[in-house]
Amino acid sequence: MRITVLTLFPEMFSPVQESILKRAQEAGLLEICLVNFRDYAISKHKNVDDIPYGGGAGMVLKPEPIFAAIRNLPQPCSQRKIILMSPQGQVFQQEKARQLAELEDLVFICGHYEGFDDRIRELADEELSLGDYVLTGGELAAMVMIDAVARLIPGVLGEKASAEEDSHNASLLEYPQYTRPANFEGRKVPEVLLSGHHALIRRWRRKESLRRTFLRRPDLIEYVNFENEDYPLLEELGLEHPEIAPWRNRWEYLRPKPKRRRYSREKTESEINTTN
Ligand code: 4G0
Repeated sequence: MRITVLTLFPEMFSPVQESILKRAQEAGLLEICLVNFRDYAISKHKNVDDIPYGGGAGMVLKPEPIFAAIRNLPQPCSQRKIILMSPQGQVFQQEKARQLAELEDLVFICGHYEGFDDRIRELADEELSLGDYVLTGGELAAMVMIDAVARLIPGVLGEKASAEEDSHNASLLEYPQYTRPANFEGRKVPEVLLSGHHALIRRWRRKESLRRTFLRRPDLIEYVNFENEDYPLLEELGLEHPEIAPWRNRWEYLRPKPKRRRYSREKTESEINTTN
């Protein structure tokens, strides 16, 4: 994957040139190209911003340098997506990271100042936001998205780690994990994890994931796909945490109803007499 960033501060991007993303670039799985769009400023003072028409405080990014920088990019490798970093964009979530990780060519435009000339928006395929807060520039938001996308490229993380995030546990919080010692200053690792009983360990982990999600992120519960084996766990959690009672309606609604038995006709002599 090639990631191009249009920014006035390319030196800010050292965090994505280290560690795992450094190895990914050395392995040829990822290439990060930094373009300073000040290089495309036309005035002799290389201005990239100007005062807003209609008045008001602050400066606004001019369209010409960013249009010129985009027009001067090399031919897209294949499906290219241009993304504008902005607090007015759609909020970036894991699903968007998965979509972007499928592409070969991504471009991030990082704005600064109080925003950009609105005509810059037509360059972008998507406008994305990290969340509902304002930063001094789009660079930190772009770096977060680059990291979230790059780790999903096959080969960037270890082989084993790629199995994570399976559909089974999607939209549930992680269960608690422990390592040695089994007893740290009197704080003991849950007995079941030492038991070697894999079915019981799976059940315990699923229950703790459900517990954490209900208690810490109840907003995620609506996206959880409950499985048949979850219902006994949910009943236990309901007793252990009365505060999750309001969600009982939802899981009871989703719970598969036991099949009503049909009255069966009497068996005939011959059916009774046949073995099997
Ligand atoms: C465009 C993104 C860019 C407009 C960028 C600010 C937060 C995010 C910028 C503005 C950013 C985010 C209107 C203030 C640069 N801040 N949440 N700052 N305005 O993703």
